[in-house]
Amino acid sequence: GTNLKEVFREKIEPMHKQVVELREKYGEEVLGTCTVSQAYGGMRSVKCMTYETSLLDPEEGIRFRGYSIPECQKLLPKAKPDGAEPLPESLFWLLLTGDVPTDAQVAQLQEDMRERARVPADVLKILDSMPHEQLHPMSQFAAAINLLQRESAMAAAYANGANKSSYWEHCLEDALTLIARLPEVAARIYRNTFHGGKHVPPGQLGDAHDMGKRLARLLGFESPEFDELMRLYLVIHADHEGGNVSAHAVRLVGSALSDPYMAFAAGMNGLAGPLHGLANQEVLRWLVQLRQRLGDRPMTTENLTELCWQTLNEGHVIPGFGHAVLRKTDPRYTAQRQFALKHLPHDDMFQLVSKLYEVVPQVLEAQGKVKNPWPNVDQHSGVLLQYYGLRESQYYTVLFGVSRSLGTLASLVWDRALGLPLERPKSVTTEWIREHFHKQ
Ligand code: NMX
Ligand code: MLT
Repeated sequence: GTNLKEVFREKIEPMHKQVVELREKYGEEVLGTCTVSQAYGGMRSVKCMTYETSLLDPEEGIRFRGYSIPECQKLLPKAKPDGAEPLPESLFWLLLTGDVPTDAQVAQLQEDMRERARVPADVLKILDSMPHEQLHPMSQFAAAINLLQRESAMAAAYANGANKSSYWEHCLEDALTLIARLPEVAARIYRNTFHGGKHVPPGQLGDAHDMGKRLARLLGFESPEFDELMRLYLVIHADHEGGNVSAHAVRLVGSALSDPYMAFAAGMNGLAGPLHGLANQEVLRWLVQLRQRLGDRPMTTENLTELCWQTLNEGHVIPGFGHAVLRKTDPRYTAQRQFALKHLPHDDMFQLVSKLYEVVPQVLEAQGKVKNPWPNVDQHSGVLLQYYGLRESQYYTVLFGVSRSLGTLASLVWDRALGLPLERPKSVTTEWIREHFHKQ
């Protein structure tokens, strides 16, 4: 069939059966352990949760339902007639169902999303009246998601005594509506904050049928190349397994049966941290600062090395490098580099980013602290955006957030379909650790 809900419904029973069988068979096996150092150290590498939509390999990077980014670029449906990047809706279908969708399935999902896409007028009015200059775009974004929450099907169903077995249906309903509305919400924030509140009326979007092009047009960009960038961007930022701050926050808050709007808003507050999604903003700020500090001097390895050390010696991280799990160059960085090599090979800022790819890992290796000196997704995204004229770096994390809805909400629907319980790990005090191990 071409109806996402019906296709998904068919997946639940076999998956549920599989989980029950695996738990019967391996329920008492040890998946991971947690040392005292790991408990103090951000639980790095502790295997303690399941997450179905994607899996991160430290060497190879992310796979969405088993497919690498180049495989997704090859296999997922693209915009007609000549799009080269996957359609974001096709990735959502893949993440939710595990299947590569057909063109007809994607077309029906797009149609469904279009019907849901309009943001209620009074929500737009509140967004328009926010103090745009004082309120970071991510604060506006999280607030907007909470404003949309009043229409939550999950919250209404729970209040009306819905049966637990139906939660996933309400959760899917909310996920689709929220995802469909995020482009208009995100664009509203952009145009309010940086373009004097001059908006592109959604009624004038013409043939902007997919999420990428719709977002591009609402932001105020007209070039087909930027449409393609938005498609790529929305696909590669969508999901990064379950332990990253935003995905984990969505899962955690959702496990209290807070509805998908509440849960996703929590994830966005986490994404707004500079060690997580806000790093894309920080990268552009850092690149601009680097150019200023470089002045008239040439962009040599020696000069850039000196400036990287200056950043480190000032007590700052080099944004866009390092990762809690990855130990090689992020394939999301590579996908963006390939886009740049195809569309903007001569751009000055791209030249700088390319040069830093040679310089920074050496500096970080020499410093000897980082476990991974290689660039991550955020090192590259701002350079592509600024090339097409989206220069307001404080806005960049909102785009990351729009994309992250695709993965975290698909995963949240599965959480409810599998009836996962409240998340509530046990904590101990330092005093407890001292006493406990002292006695042994
Ligand atoms: N520049 C300078 N120092 C770094 C960097 C970096 N890019 N990355 C890690 N370190 C330091 C880190 O602060 C720590 O120092 P200390 O012992 O003094 O606390 C030490 O190296 C060991 O850290 P790791 O174990 O390598 O990294 P961890 O898993 O703790 O953190 C990040 C991962 C991503 C938070 C870290 O690499 C970082 O801060 N990177 C820069 C910010 C960034 O690009 N974040 C975006 C990540 C991707 N995303 O979108 O979320
Ligand atoms: C992400 O995309 O969530 C980041 O790379 C951070 C992570 O995986 O921890």
